[in-house]
Amino acid sequence: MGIESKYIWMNGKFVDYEKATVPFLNPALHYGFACFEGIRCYNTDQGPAIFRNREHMQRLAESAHIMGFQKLPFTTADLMKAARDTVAKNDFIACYIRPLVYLISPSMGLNMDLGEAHVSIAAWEWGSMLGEESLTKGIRANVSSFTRHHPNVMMTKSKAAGNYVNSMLAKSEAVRAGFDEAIMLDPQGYVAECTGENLFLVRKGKIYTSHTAAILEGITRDAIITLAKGLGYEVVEQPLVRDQLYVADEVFMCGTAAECVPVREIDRRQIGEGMAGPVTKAIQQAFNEVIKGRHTHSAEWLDYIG
Ligand code: PPE
Repeated sequence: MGIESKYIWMNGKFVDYEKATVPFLNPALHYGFACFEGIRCYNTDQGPAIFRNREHMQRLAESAHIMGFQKLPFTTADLMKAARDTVAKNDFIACYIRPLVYLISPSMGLNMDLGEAHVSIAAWEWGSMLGEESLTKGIRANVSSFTRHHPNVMMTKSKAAGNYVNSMLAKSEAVRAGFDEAIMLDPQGYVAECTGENLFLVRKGKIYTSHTAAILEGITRDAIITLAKGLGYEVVEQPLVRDQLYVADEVFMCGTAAECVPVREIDRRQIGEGMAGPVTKAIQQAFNEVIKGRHTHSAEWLDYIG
């Protein structure tokens, strides 16, 4: 599975994959001035459907608004349709969808108003980001030596491309040290999120997750809170510290690309039984029912292609 597809939707038109290029001189490439989404299309019992398409496209518009883009050339409804069309045009049944808002400018410079926003959408077949085995066996994480963004330095509620320089530093450090993923603390020392996922812990039957102040408010996180409450669990959003992770019964991370992944070890300390725990498994099962189209939330959360 590569990142290739037949077509990329570029600012309103389908372009052959090889021809979907942007000028070398553009502020998105040189300054990271762009924002993106990560969305999944699942193969449900009723055919391919995009999980929470509206919420993702709304967050894309909010990300652009936070960054100060004055105007996007497309509405949320336009972009939802463009995402469905991109899946259909590429004949994908299940795939990952990557919209990007970026500045195209006739000149270089740091004033965003010199350019205008373009939007493009790619899609490719991407299994769970941390590997299919991660979903059952769990992964090993470290607490990063890099700090997650201060909310007045970068815009943490915007899925800004430039925010991911920090993620790439932490992720690459973790992988080079033999871990699968990094957990990042905020500038006050509280647990923020992972490089591309939100984090949950389970202790004595209760589920805890970091409050939303300085994290990306994940759409999977939101779905999991809803599903966990539906299963009868209490979910507490509060500041968490790293040693609470060490003594948790279960830890799991979640995001569109990674999905819902148990964490079996952090900083070389085993978490709980060192495998996916019962609460994580119950949530994974509910999530799987949703994305197959078999859950009471499926109708609300799935946008069918056909
Ligand atoms: N935090 C961060 C920093 C993050 O990047 C993501 C998604 C999340 C939380 C979870 O958000 P959501 O997908 O809405 O549940 N990360 C995207 C990019 C990952 C990548 O490596 O690329 C994703 O999962 O699509």
